[in-house]
Amino acid sequence: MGDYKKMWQDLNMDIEKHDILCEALPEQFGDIYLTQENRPEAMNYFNYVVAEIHGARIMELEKYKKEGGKVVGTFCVFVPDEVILATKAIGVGLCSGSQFWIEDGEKILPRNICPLVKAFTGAKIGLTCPYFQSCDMIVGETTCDAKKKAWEIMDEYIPVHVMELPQMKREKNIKQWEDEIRIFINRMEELTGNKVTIESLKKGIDICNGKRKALKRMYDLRKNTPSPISGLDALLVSQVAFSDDPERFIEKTEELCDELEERVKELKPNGKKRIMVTGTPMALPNWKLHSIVEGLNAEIVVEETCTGTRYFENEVSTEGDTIDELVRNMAERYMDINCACFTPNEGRVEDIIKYVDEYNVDGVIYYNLSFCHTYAIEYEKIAKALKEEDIPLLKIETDYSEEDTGQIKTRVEAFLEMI
Ligand code: BJ8
Repeated sequence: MGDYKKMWQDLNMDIEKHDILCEALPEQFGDIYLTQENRPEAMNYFNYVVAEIHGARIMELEKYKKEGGKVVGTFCVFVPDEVILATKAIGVGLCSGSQFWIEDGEKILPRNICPLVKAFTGAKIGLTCPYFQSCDMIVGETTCDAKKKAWEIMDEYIPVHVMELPQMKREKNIKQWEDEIRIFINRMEELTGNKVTIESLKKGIDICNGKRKALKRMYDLRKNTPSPISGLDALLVSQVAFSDDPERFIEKTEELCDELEERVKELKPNGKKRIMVTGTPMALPNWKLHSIVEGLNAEIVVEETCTGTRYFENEVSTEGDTIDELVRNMAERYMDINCACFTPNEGRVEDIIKYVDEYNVDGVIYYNLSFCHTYAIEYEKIAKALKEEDIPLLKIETDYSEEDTGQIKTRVEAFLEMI
């Protein structure tokens, strides 16, 4: 990474502590990613993004802020990026996927909660994440109890806007989400001083749909046997989607897909088992499960997660001549996301069964971050449905530490032999 010390100091970061993170990441990335064989050329851009993860993109954000722009951090795929773009702000995903931040998170949060929440809290209070430090405001949501209560703590460090996500999917809940989107529009207008217009909102929708299309195209290419891209690389592309400039991301992902389309013409069978991962999100740099699975005789071909299909499935319609109509379109699209925080959540079962077929999957791994209760409880329902369809399933409950890596490897190995 280049010399960004001055910028990090200006961002009021804990430089010494942050240096430890900066030293560890390239090695971890090198071991997991750069040792893969025959990677697509177009992955070089995504390698560069990781190499510059706390540098080049942060510089862009800081430059934008100096010109009067605003930066807003988000933690959930329900928060409508369209609105952020329509007010000319930049949105960055702040979910954190490293064990590095856990220690600081545990200083103020109970140990027995989800690592994702402990990590993002630790990243903020330890002053070790430049994305957090660049944000003018963060946007929380009422999904799980851990996140919901973490916003109260976060509010002591940075302005927080919380969107109240309904937990059922009846018409009145969709209307409630419409209302929340309207409130969010007002808050973003206040923050940025920019009014949302039909034109700016339609433009925001188009950009977000463009991202969804590019990701969907990459996922569709993974339906080939074998997949022209590893699960690790596809996961990296999805993770980068949350913080990169959206228009550049679309261009680079489309370029990658062009290359993958060429590769598909020359694919030869590799005998690897095709695996679906379903469950909780994997925020950067959480590559733990993918690196274990793909270190064995298997390839991950689809993730039914929020760093997977839940992020890009379904587009927002641009039909309509009023802001209210566009807000309705957004509410409908977002309320179609099947997160386990909803009750009931039948759509998720249907999605998983559908993807098994579409991606020609041999077995499913249910990935559950420790202490995420909604996903842990929903496992029973998914297990029953998959059993009825005769689809093999393995549940892995884990956190960000490396302690259980050997044990997970043994269990995955046994699973692959069985399917
Ligand atoms: S739409 S999955 S991004 S809430 S933080 S719920 S892992 S205990 S992230 Fe999520 Fe939105 Fe749902 Fe997707 Fe569990 Fe952890 Fe809570 Fe989590």
